Amino acid sequence: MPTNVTIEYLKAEEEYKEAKTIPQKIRALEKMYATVPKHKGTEKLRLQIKRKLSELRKELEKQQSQRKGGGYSFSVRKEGAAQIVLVGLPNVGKSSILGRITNAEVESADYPFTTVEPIPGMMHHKDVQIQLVEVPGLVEGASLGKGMGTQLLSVIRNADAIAIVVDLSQDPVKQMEILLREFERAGIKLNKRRPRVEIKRTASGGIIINGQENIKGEVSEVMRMLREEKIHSAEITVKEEVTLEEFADALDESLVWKRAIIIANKGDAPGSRENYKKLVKAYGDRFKIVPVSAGKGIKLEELKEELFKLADVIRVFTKSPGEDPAYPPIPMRRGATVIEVAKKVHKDFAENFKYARVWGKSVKFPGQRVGADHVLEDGDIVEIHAR
Ligand SMILES: Nc1nc2c(ncn2[C@@H]2O[C@H](COP(=O)(O)OP(=O)(O)OP(=O)(O)O)[C@@H](O)[C@H]2O)c(=O)[nH]1
Ligand SMILES: [Mg+2]
Repeated sequence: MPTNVTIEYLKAEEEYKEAKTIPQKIRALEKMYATVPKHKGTEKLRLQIKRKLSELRKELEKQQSQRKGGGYSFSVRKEGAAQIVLVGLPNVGKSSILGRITNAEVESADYPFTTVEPIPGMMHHKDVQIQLVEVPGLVEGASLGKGMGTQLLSVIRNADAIAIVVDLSQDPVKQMEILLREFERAGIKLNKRRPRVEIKRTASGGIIINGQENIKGEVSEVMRMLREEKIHSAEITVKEEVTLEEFADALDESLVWKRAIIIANKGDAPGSRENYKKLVKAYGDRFKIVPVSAGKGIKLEELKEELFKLADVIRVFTKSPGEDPAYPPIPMRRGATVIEVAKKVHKDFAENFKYARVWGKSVKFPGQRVGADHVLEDGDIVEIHAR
């Protein structure tokens, strides 16, 4: 027991001891985490609480998926170059947005829970199809099983990126707080990337840590975490500076890391200007915020462009020697290589690949000869030469 915890912490701890269900335990542990003073002396305690929370989250997920017997599921098959989910509290205008910028037939109405299952729609922008999926309104406690919450969050965990919708006629900061708590509980990390810690399990030889100087904390603590994860033999490479908490996150395979933006809807409503300012002040550093009015059809082209950026796809044009580039372009994930494009065009192309010529941003001069692993950029033209 650390000496310097607060009364609130002790109360939360008491609550935790008395908790019967997993959701009760999670709420109590969250309170404990929130009330531990944040300093070096409580680092271990905070790590322990986080670890316990992560364990409970996995247990809850398992329980929920068993309860549903694998029968009714909300999953939405991915189509197009990327799948982006639209998520927000009920009645914020998700369906109105979907109806405006995709081909989806939507129902929107002035009461909560109009949409009761995920609705997909295709957005066409810059010759690329991007799938948007409206997720039924999330509520406080969704991650703990309320209102089909666990199924909804699993749709979100599966998507390529997240567009959070808030309603500017209401306090947007409160909305964000509720949503971010649900994401946190569901193990969804926004606009961060997994810390660069590489773990290669080995059959024997114990724990080897490369780049140990990058760990900002006691190595004994790291060893304890590894033991708890039942990692007894592994080569671990710490490729950037990490705190112990970040190290724990890197180990936690139940976490997912997603890019996200905020769509601030109902920009036409009374009080929306002040609410928008408040939102930017609180979250402008962490999220790109796009103000729109789906109701009045304002700033929707800007929104499409931001969703396109969020999808993080590049357009690659292919051509045959002596001919013009083929239309439409092939959408690829950012970071895609020449050989990945070749595979999409034809498997023979990939198997018999010799080299490619590339025009565009990824090369120094037009028609440059490149190898299979050359990384392409948006708008590049590729001419594949195969045997
Ligand atoms: N003033 C204003 N009202 C809007 C705007 N967009 C949507 N609304 C209204 O907000 C209400 C809810 O819209 P929906 O599109 O059904 O919202 P939703 O988020 O899909 O709601 P659920 O599916 O029930 O969670 C409707 O009455 C819409 O007409 C907007 O830009 N401005
Ligand atoms: Mg809806």
